[in-house]
Amino acid sequence: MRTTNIERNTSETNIRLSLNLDGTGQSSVATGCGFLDHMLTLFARHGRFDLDLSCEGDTWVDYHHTVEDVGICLGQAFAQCLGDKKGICRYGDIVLPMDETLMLCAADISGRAYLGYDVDIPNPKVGDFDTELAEEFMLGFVREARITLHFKQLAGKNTHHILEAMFKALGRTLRQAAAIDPDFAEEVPSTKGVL
Ligand SMILES: [Mn+2]
Repeated sequence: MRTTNIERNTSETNIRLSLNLDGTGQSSVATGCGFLDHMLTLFARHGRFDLDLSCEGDTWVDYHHTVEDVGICLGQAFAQCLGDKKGICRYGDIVLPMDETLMLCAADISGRAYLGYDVDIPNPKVGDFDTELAEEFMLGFVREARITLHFKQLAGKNTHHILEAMFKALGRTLRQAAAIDPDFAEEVPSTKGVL
């Protein structure tokens, strides 16, 4: 089982996280931001990752620090779980529909951080969540996980659908990319020999 625990305490957030990449999609998520909890529950379910996450953040300011720091911790956990990346499929992608929304997501567990974010979200808020924070979450995640990640919104009008499609697509794509390919279980999938 590829599992890890993270604890990260700053003056802005206190986060505890446990992740099992080879789980069944069970999660317990309490970040203090209801919309982020909804997104991470979807992410875990569709990735079939087990995720236990609590965050006490300075939400009286806004959700910025909470969302960014949860992204950072999840990225750290993902990298720790992958270890030397031996046997992983490395690449994953999906074009995920949700009603009128169509979201392309592609990932390369490359050892290099890059985020392509071609997403056009119509509303600045969904509930009390600032929708621009989705990009901050993804940036925090890719920097720490050291993966290449692209989102391209092919269609979409409803803000909730667009964000939900992003997080579902992220789960599905990472599940694929992190999965062990039985034919290459003892190999690092790079001609360089290292990822
Ligand atoms: Mn929803």
